[in-house]
Amino acid sequence: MTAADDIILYDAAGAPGPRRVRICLLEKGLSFTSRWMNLALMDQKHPAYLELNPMGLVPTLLHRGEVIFDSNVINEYLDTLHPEPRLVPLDPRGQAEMRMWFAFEGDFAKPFRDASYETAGKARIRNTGLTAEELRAEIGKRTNNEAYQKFARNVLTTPTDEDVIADRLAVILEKIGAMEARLGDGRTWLCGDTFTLADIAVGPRMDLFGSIGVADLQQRLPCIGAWMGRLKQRPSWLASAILPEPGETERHIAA
Ligand SMILES: N[C@@H](CCC(=O)N[C@@H](CS)C(=O)NCC(=O)O)C(=O)O
Repeated sequence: MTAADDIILYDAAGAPGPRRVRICLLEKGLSFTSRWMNLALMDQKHPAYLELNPMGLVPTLLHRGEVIFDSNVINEYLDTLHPEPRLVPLDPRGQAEMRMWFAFEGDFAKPFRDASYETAGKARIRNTGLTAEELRAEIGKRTNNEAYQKFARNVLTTPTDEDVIADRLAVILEKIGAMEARLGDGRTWLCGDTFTLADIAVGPRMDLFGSIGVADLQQRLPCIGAWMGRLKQRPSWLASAILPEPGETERHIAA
């Protein structure tokens, strides 16, 4: 067991990327400390954070002074350091298959992000309860980049764009038809009989379909539904399901 202070996770409640890393850490029984980022207020664009992760996204892992970012890269790093239980296939073909699932998720994450900015993203910023001026001041404490101010202002002032959601959903649903077909060959997990980082990469994204208006994904796509059912039986699923608490828009960075 690694001491909690050895592993620091720059984390965010409700976001799929950090959840992937939490699932991997839990599967491996590694303890860690989360530093909660407030994504609505742009903690992730603070210059000090950009020094760790120039993409300005969560998650980032700090392990004994080493900085690792991108959820799937972090998870492969953890698997190499702590191979039990093994979450990366041993054979090159299996490894390629696992990474193709990473690429698959990364690809449809783009239209998903557009749709989710219209729904969950706008709600997240509106739910801060801040006026446009207060929001400007809060974001200004974190970043001087006007682009982020503009983004937040637009979110507060423009209504949800139903066309964007409908268009992106049409693209996403077409893409995940391939995943339904793959699972339809009777495999238990995305790479076959063994649970791998591929399942960890895709599961937290699939769980968010309700937030972009598709509450019945698992009924529409029954093989994906059955796979999600298996994922949800793993203790790491529930333990990693950290959402903002009532009245809390975002967790704040631990001191
Ligand atoms: N490929 C990256 C994607 C990371 C990502 O998009 N993170 C989202 C949360 S899941 C984020 O930080 N969003 C804040 C922003 O866009 O400013 C990974 O898997 O780590």
